[in-house]
Amino acid sequence: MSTTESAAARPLRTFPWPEGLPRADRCLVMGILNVTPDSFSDGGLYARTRQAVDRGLDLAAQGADIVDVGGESTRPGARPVALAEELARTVPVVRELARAGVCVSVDTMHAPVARAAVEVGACLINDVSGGLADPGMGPVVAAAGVPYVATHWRAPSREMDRHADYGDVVADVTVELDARVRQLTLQGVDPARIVLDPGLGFSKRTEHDWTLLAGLGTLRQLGFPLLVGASRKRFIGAALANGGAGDVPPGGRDSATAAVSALAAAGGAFCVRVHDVRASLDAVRMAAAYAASRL
Ligand code: PMM
Repeated sequence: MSTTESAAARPLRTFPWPEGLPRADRCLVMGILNVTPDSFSDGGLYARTRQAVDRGLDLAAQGADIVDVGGESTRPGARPVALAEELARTVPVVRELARAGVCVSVDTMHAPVARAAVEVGACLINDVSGGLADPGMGPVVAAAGVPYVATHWRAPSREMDRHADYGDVVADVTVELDARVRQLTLQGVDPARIVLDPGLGFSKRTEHDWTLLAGLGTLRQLGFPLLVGASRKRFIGAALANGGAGDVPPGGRDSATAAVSALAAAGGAFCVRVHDVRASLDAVRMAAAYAASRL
């Protein structure tokens, strides 16, 4: 990873680089490490701490700028896990990876998990509820002093598909994210540490996901770095099926995910969150070269 910023990043950058995150002259790549038995595409694989740590080290070796450790599945319909269970799944993995020098984020909606993860070295809190699921999150983020990803979210996983009504999805998500920023800032969160995320798949139908991906330029006008989590999601499977009956299962969506990573990076994303790091790293490098040659 380069530590200098070239012209490639400049035209798409309208925000200060969040302190504490790796710097690069391209979109960052966050590798997904779900320490859960029920995540929609890789559940159960890394359920044991040792396996999870090894997988995290592997993601870092493949070039992940950040490794995102999650202990609760957020797939549609998923049931919440007990706090003690989420802590037991995530904290030892975060600790080991941070000790090994990896920039680790913790994917959690729960303030106590975020706090515990930061205490053992997490460099980023990734909250798919943008602070809505746990009113304690804002104060914890403010005190932790690490960057925070606030994702567009409307409802818990088990009911999120019932809340997918929008007038203009890009405008609505922009307004709702802006409201999150205001609330978090009132709670003491430093705006320079906030990263926003349109929340692809969270209370969104496939057409909403595509419209948001194409509308990143509008979301960027909020002035915050944008993270895009498209990896293996339903809208990718649906586009691969091209209107046909047969959906492509999550494991067969990695090449298409890399294509979406290139599109997101070319649209100005600051970071993409993916299962297959190598392919998306190549993809965001292509986007950076493309952006540079357009100057
Ligand atoms: N999606 C999932 C989990 N965490 N975090 C962010 N910031 N953005 C996302 O879109 C997002 C996320 C669900 O996908 P997974 O089950 O593959 O982790």
